[in-house]
Amino acid sequence: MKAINILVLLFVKASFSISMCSEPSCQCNPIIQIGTESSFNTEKNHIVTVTSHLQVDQVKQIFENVSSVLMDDQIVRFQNLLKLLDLDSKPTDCQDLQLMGSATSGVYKIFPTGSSGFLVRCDHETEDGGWTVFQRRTDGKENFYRGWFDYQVGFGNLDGEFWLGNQQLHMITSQGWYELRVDMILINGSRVFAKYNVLDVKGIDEQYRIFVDGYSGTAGDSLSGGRHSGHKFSTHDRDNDIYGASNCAQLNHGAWWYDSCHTSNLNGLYGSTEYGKGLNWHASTGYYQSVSGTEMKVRRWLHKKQE
Ligand SMILES: *[C@@H]1O[C@H](CO)[C@@H](O)[C@H](O)[C@H]1NC(C)=O
Ligand SMILES: *[C@@H]1O[C@H](CO)[C@@H](O)[C@H](O)[C@H]1NC(C)=O
Ligand SMILES: [Ca+2]
Repeated sequence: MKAINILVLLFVKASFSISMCSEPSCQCNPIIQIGTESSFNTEKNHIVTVTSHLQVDQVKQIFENVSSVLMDDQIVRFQNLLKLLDLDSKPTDCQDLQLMGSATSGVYKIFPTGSSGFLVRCDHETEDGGWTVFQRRTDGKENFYRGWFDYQVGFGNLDGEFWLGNQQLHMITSQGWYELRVDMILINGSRVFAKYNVLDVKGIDEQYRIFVDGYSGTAGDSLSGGRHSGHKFSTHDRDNDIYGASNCAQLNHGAWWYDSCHTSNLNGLYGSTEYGKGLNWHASTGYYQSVSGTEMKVRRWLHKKQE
């Protein structure tokens, strides 16, 4: 069995010494090194020897113990180390893929807890990367006016336009604390975004109900608050909205977490200028204009919240 020695420096001191570093090339006492024992200066350092997978738990415990005094980049490196140690581990989302070294946006396979794996699109460019994309509109070529089953399992082309699938989105976001980012291109070419600190998508037993909160961004908030957060997903063949008179998905040519009916409709009719039917993001477009491009993406929180 292979033994891996992990050197863990004195944590509080390490975080201070890194902040005092002045030379750009200096490695500044990295908090973690992996290698053989002889390659370390052991004098004032704490050494943990990991000889089996079980003892990965020990390293996790150390991480728990010291995470409150670590800085963001150290937390990322520690998470990365845990991934490297856990040889059986598979990426559970695009954040994992990034920790494991993936740097290029594209299509990858992920293995959320309880699934045997599926393909997703990763965005490793926007805001430090690590985003798992679940919706994308670029040119109007894909038909988004589809029924419940198609939205449940997903449709389209991961290199073009697609909906990943409500079940996949639920499986991903059930794994931890996820944030949401919606990137949009307005018809004049300007890019805007809406970001939310919290996203939770419930399972089929709750008809993929969404909870979203904590807006920031440039697009304005057209998703959190009472209009969409807390509501079930509806399609033209499954009316889960709260509008008694009609089916919002049919009225608005879309599929969304409608109430009665919407302030956003990003699965609507591409390019439409008819009231409420287009790719509306009300705070940016009103009800008579579409955005010309969208990407909706999620990312697990790893970093400590900025004070
Ligand atoms: C983590 O902290 C607990 C409680 O202070 C302590 O009992 C345990 O030994 C620590 N674990 C490691 C690996 O340092
Ligand atoms: C595009 O339209 C938005 C909203 O009307 C405006 O704020 C922005 O400045 C425009 N951008 C360009 C490049 O004209
Ligand atoms: Ca209805």
